[in-house]
Amino acid sequence: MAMVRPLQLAAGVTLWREYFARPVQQEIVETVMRLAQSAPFYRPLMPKTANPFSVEETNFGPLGWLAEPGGYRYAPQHPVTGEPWPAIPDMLIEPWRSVAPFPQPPECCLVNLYRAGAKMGAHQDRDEDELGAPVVSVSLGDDAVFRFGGVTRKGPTQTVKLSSGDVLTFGGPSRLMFHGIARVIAASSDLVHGGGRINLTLRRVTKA
Ligand code: MD3
Ligand code: FE
Repeated sequence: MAMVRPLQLAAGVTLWREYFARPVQQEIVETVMRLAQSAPFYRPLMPKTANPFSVEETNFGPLGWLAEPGGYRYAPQHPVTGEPWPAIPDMLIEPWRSVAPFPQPPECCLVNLYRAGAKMGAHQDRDEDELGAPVVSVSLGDDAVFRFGGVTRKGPTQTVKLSSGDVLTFGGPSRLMFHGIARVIAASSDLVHGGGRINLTLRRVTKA
């Protein structure tokens, strides 16, 4: 494992650059793509407008995060196959245990796949009942321009480049901050077959 060099970006926001070395990144991507054969990536629809996301998604774990015209929710089954989500692989539980100071395990690993041109507008993650738990994010593949601000849409923002193997945690005062992916820098990495970026976010959903 890479030497741990955490960087405090803001209160509750901690970045471990290159937490995973390249061979481990490759193993994670292979595992994600293998699990995505039974829980395929699909394009969620925005609540109300039903516009498709530019990002493709799937989930691992007992609960998966869904965006549907009716709203956002966590559900135990894949919306297309009706099957339960695959279990969260141990290699992804490991960073939660190592860097997230939270006693219960994550229940959701949301997988975001950014192919050419995909991005994610500014939003808050607040569909979880357990907001005392941090969110742990793993970036793989192409570099991304990540922007985050405060707990309202107004006010100053910070921009940070997320690269393959980086782990970022959001807890305490940052748990409800606005954040998004302004753009992905195409072909900045060759990790993901077919090009692009994968982001994994580990979440605790229910209160223990
Ligand atoms: C701050 N994903 O899945 S990861 C998301 O790179 C999401 O795909 C982005 O935002 C991505 O919801 C950003 C960083 C991140 C993830 C979850 C957070 C930051 C967060 C939850 C709360 C606060
Ligand atoms: Fe988010």
